[in-house]
Amino acid sequence: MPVPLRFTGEVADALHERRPVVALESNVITHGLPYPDNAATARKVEQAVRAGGAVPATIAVEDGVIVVGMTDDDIERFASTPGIPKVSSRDLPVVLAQGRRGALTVASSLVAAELAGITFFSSAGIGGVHRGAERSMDISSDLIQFTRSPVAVVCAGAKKILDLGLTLEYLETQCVPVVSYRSDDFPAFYCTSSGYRSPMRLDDDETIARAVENHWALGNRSSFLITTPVREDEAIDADEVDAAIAGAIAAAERDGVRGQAITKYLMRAVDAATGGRSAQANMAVLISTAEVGGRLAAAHARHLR
Ligand code: PSU
Ligand code: MN
Repeated sequence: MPVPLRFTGEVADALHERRPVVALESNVITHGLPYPDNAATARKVEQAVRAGGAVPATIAVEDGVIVVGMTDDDIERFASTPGIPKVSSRDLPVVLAQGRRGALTVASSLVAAELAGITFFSSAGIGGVHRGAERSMDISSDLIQFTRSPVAVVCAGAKKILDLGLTLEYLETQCVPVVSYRSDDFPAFYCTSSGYRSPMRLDDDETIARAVENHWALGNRSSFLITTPVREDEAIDADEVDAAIAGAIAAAERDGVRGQAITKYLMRAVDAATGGRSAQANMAVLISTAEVGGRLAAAHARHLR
């Protein structure tokens, strides 16, 4: 029995005509940023994908149906409704069966993108291996999903609250390519560098598109990560945010926050500790990453013609 999918006319037409489409997650709208910044940013992210030359498809679940593409009204409603649950890959079958609504993470968006026939996805900060994972065993399902979904993921690295060294090790172990676009370093979400060099660097859109195609032609059924750093003038200094992150992690331990809730908790605590500076940079990097996603999806689509 197929899973119910509903496309907007624009996305359906683009896919049918093999024009470039970039899938976008909805959890960042409901859990990543507060209203109304979340709605405004989601609209700007969609515009950025268009500026890059592709059609945006924000993905969510409504009434037990996976929606591929959201109108501005849909986004506004999603952004302003409190309590929409975070739905990762393992939650998806249940939410669909219940006929409920849900905001999809990177992981579940990749599941939906593959079903929909979308090969590019963009978000600013992927999930990864959490700091202290050797005790908590908290590794984001995003990483496991990368090993299962043949989708090119354009991002600004993983969220800075994570252990980025272990995150890179995990991706290497699982044979997930990590290529940095026009940069030597693996970025850290709202900081231009994580302090780790990227395993590979490519500067040319056509070569990246070819490398992604080769990954799948070689028989891999996994994701291909392409990182692009936040713009220098929109970035925050690692020093400025490191103390805030340490404080947020200590507060989470004190408050006993773990599991599914910790990512949002830490992000909000860092935003508060930086007086909103990290939230500003978060919005900027979502937008700039989406434009690169649009451009690379367009390069890939040119090869299909
Ligand atoms: N980016 C943000 N805030 C977030 C997320 C991303 O600025 O809350 C979400 C993404 O949806 C990502 C998820 O897939 O966090 C990972 O959560 P976890 O670490 O629980 O797997
Ligand atoms: Mn987790």
